[in-house]
Amino acid sequence: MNATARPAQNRRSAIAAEGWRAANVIKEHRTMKSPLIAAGLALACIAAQAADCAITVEGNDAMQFDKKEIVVPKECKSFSVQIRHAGKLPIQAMGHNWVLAKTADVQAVAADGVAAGLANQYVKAGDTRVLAHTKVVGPGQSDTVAVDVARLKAGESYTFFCSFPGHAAVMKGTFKLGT
Ligand SMILES: [Cu+2]
Repeated sequence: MNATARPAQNRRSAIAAEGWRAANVIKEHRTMKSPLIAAGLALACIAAQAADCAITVEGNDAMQFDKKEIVVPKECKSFSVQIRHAGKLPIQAMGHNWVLAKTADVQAVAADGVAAGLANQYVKAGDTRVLAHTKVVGPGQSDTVAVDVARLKAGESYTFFCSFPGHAAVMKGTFKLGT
């Protein structure tokens, strides 16, 4: 009985010693690596700031967007646009959406959108000229759409606008891929 108990005890203490050594090694690694990890995190934060792949655009009761120009960092694969209604007027009277198209297509896209009606978010179904669009939002509402950056060409003139009837003429801004 003693003959079997002793090796087991030895094994246990050997395991304990091994565990203690391992813990020390981990501790050493941690103290060594933490400045590197901190530096890495700081770099990651700078990179994330450099390529901000999301924006919020507000529409108000005075038929205005709070942005006149959006430049998409070319590092972004996808660019997220949130439309938010900052006013109080009902959606039927002052609804807003965010539609993206080539500047040359805006008038035709807007006209077809008006004809499509609110039920279709004022965008013609299957309109391939529309690069991205949100739904129409009313007061307190928001909607988000992702723009596929691979579809954007550097140097091409794009325009974002609201396709609610009568809004496109004033609720619009330039949209371009950064250089
Ligand atoms: Cu609008």
